[in-house]
Amino acid sequence: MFEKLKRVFGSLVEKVSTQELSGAKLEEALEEFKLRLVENDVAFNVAEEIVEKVKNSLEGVKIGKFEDRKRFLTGVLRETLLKILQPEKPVNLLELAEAKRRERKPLTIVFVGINGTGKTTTIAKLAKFFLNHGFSVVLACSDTYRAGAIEQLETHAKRLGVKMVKHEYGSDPAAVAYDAVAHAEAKGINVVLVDTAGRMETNRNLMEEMAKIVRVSQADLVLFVGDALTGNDAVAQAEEFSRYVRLDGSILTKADADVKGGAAISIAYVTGKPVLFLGVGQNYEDLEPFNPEAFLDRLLPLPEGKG
Ligand SMILES: Nc1nc2c(ncn2[C@@H]2O[C@H](COP(=O)(O)OP(=O)(O)O)[C@@H](O)[C@H]2O)c(=O)[nH]1
Ligand SMILES: [Mg+2]
Repeated sequence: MFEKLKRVFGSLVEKVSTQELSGAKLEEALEEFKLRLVENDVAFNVAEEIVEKVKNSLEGVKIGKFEDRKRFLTGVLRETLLKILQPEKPVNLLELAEAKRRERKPLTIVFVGINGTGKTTTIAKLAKFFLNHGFSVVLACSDTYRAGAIEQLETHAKRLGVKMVKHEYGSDPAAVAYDAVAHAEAKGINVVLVDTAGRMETNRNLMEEMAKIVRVSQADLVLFVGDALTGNDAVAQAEEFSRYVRLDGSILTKADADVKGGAAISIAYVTGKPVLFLGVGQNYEDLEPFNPEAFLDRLLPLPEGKG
């Protein structure tokens, strides 16, 4: 997924290190680098920030050996990206579920995003994930809007052997979420996963309805689900959704397709919250925890040798 982005970073590091760029030449290389980042779905202001950090870090620094220069610049880039990707302490779903279980309360997670990004599929994957780790799960079908939504989630619920709480089409989605939480509390179920209808971030009523679902269910977490293939659109959606609800993190789906990868960085940046998982296919197992350190190891490997 991140090969293109890796080349963008790699070529800057090479260029600046081998040619010992400074002054106008450095400016030029950084401008070029910024453009390449933007082409790879890194939002413009994020790209600017990265470039600023690099520029500042190189100011007045004289580093002799090529390998040392390379290591230095790689380190600066990694540090800058890590700050963006890991804005605060990491969100660990299993630890949160465990903490709630000790309180004898369910962990309630609401999933939001526009149509077709993969919310329902991701919920099924996460249900499997929690079941695999010994937590019981109930699904709430708070998509009472789109034809077939209830049947789609129900198929997953049956396959996974978990209960799904549903109401009629057209009913209040917040009430469904509320009932699912009440059910979980009554039956001692550990995790409530709330599926919601896709909504355009431009539709104010639907955005307010989403806020109501979050409020009424007293959600512990609200996760934004974005389609990595849509790149900068997903970033703009995340930003807009976060105006209506507190987002606690994001999941980036369809990362198995040939996506550019910058969206992960940009979504973390605009929401100020981590990307928790990547969706990498249509099967239940196709969900990878997103680990910023491991991501950076792949994206910006430190040069061999001691540093
Ligand atoms: N390749 C791939 N397809 C996915 C992934 N996640 C979801 N999909 C597909 O995207 C489509 C829309 O998914 P759905 O869960 O219905 O989206 P929703 O409208 O947000 O609930 C379906 O065809 C899914 O199989 C993923 O990580 N990779
Ligand atoms: Mg859906």
